[in-house]
Amino acid sequence: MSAVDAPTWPREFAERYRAAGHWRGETLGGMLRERAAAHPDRVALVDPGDGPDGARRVWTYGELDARADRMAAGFAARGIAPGDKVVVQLPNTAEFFEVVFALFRIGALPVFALPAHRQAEIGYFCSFTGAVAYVGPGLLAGFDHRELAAAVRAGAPGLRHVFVADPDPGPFTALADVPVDPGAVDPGADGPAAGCGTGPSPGDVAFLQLSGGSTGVPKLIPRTHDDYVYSVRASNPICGVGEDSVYLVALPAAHNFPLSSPGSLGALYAGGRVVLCPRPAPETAFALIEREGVTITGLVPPLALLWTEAAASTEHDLSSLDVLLVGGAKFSAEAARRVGPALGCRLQQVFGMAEGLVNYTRLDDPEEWVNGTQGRPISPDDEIRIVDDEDREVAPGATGHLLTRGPYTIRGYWRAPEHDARSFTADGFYRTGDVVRALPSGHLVVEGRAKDQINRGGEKIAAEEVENHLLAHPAVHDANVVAEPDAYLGERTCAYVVLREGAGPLRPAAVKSFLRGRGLAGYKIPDRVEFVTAFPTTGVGKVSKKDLRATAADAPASSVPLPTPTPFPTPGRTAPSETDRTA
Ligand code: OOB
Repeated sequence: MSAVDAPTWPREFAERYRAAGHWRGETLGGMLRERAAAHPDRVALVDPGDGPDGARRVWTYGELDARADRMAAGFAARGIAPGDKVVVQLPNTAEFFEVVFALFRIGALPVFALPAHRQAEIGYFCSFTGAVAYVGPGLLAGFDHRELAAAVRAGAPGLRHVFVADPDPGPFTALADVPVDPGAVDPGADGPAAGCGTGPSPGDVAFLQLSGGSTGVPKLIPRTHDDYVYSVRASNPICGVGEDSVYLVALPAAHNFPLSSPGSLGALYAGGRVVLCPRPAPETAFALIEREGVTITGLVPPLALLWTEAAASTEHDLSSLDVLLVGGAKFSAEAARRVGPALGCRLQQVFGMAEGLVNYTRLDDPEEWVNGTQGRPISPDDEIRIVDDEDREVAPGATGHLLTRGPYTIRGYWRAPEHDARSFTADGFYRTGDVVRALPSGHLVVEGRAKDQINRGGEKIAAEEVENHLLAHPAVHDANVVAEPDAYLGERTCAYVVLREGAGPLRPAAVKSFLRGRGLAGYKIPDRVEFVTAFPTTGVGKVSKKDLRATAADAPASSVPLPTPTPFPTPGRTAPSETDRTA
């Protein structure tokens, strides 16, 4: 990654992190290579069969490694080169790992999209990153990603390839037709991978992760091999992950939480096993826990609540489950207390961010901390500052803005210098936008948020992004999007809209249809749309989101429709279908 793409750690910090043994010169592709050499016959991945051929697939480390090589050789033969960006939007199937490790081997950068993303997001990722390829499913949850790819390709001339993980790829290439024999071997840092040159260096950016964001367009997060492998390696002992661990990927595989905290990569790093869960509904997940002997998994709070309730009446044997990680949004102490007794496992709260910093409660923490805090940082070199509005440190124990810097927290976004100026301090601390307080032990309690974002059950929605889409409606004069409380999701989205003078009547459903028609992911469609004649203002005449939030919180629950589909699918709630364009 060149300096123009993103700021990186100053030399003295990089040296310090190497000297401390955090950065050990590992790459993600090399990690798999080493594990495959050490124990080729051990099972790495179990895909229970939601894949293209519908059959249960079990891949050993040796097989996954060989498949990644063959896929890398196929990609390379099609011209995918080191440094190229490839937007990857795959569900929780074995192909996700085959593709991602293949790209790591080449030194091409996966851009991690979520299954719920639609044309607005995928189109933006492709054009902003200049992606040369998109890898997606065929039909998924009733949505045809081949059609999405066709529409995206029309607007992204640099997108040379579309690979479809489906036997019917439409006008594109079936992913299954890509792999070729690596043949002429070109050994590099990562070992042999035909056509892949020497492979990436540990300090290179491995992939671009998505920021939850609070701005008009999503920001991309450049994570290096060295920093990411460190966060994974250091998470493992904190979460008790070892070679006997079986990690269930219940959340979307590409999200930072199930990928690295400690996630699928943690399990693979330890030589353990990864089980892919096609959907996080208790009936699906519980059956897999029993059948595959799952020991650890991670969930967002709404799903943790659902599992806790469903456990009371399940006939499945969940006794193998040892640790449940819950994070992505605030988990109330009251809900936290119910997890252990209901599921017969230990709870770990996780407060993390794709930008880096991850906090865990420790397995030997007193119950009070496990239930009532969001944990403490992974690394002794994670620096935490809690400051007031003027960036002055608050008194110990007082609430303030969380700033952080450390060996796996980025120093800047990918090609976003103007955001960096706002999101990072001059000395490189990331402004998380979270409002926290710290206990003397270093455990953090998340008290709120200063960023203009809605955290819808773990899904992050940037208010400005949705507002911009609303403003594109010809009848809309102005729009403000805020969070309102939801007993299940924690927060849901309410859009306040002022119509243009003389604009005809508009129904909330028509506004939502308009947003869906613009190709916005389902979870970003406001749960409620309210028409108002004006917005409340602050003393200086700015729109007061605080007052709008208060108004939203007072709104009668009956006016709130059911939530829209989410990339962290929350079963048990009916969701409008993708084709519900006129309701
Ligand atoms: C995880 O990552 P992101 O990038 O989707 O979202 C990060 C933001 C945090 O800044 C915070 O606002 C919120 O999500 N958050 C929490 C939380 N965990 C995340 N807020 C309250 N309590 C928590 N436990 O969400 C993520 C990444 C890695 C591991 C776990 C979660």
